[in-house]
Amino acid sequence: MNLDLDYLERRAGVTITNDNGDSGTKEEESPADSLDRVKVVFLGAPAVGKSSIIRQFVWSEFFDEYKPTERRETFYPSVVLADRLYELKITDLPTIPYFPVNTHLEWADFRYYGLRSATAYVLVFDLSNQDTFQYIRTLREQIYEARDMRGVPLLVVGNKQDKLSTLVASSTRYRDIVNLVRKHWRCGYVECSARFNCRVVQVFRELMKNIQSVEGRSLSPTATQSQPLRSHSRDNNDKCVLL
Ligand SMILES: Nc1nc2c(ncn2[C@@H]2O[C@H](COP(=O)(O)OP(=O)(O)OP(=O)(O)O)[C@@H](O)[C@H]2O)c(=O)[nH]1
Ligand SMILES: [Mg+2]
Repeated sequence: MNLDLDYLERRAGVTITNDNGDSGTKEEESPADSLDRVKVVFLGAPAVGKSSIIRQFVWSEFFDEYKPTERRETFYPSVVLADRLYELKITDLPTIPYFPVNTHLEWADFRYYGLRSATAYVLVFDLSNQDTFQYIRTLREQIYEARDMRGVPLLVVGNKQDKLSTLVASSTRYRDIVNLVRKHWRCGYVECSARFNCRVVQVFRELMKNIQSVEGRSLSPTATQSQPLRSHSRDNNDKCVLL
């Protein structure tokens, strides 16, 4: 049986909020939640910039101060790629110690709900602290163990490109990482800087291109249909980005 974990999340009466609570960012159940959204989960070691990338993309904001994500946060931007509208549900989480490899683990902790049924994953590491790559390497193995990944795009993002020194960029270790991701994992790879809003849109463009290339196989019919641009908007922060 296919369980609708998002539905359960909502039924549990959980209110998902973002830090910036006074700017209309509170996410409560609304008609828009019943839309079949493209569910994207951002994962990575602490402080690699997951929240910064999402916030830069959704709200065009960036903070130097580090505020660790303490609870699950959800963002609902819309994007248009090749004349198709996609309603995204982006999940940002506090760093998880492991990916729930089975249903039991997924249900054991609220943080894990819905992780195994995401449409796509974005695994982020910090280019200026390449130890953070090890985390996504392990996580990727766990994700592959947890579910059938055929038709499920996985995108690797190297963030903090602004802090990538020429010395590091020419190191064997850096080249090995890029090589591993591109040639062996055969997945998309984008380097960006959330701080300078450099190639952040590219992250989402690459993600949506990957999703588009597998849609029809992995997405439900509702999500794959071209949809008219939404006339309703739950708050002023909802925006639609042309990729
Ligand atoms: N120089 C630089 N700093 C960045 C960049 N992206 C994020 N940061 C900084 O890195 C720190 C961590 O960013 P977050 O977005 O909170 O990282 P996170 O991965 O969400 O962290 P957790 O929620 O704890 O898992 C913050 O101080 C950000 O200002 C970037 O592209 N360049
Ligand atoms: Mg965060």
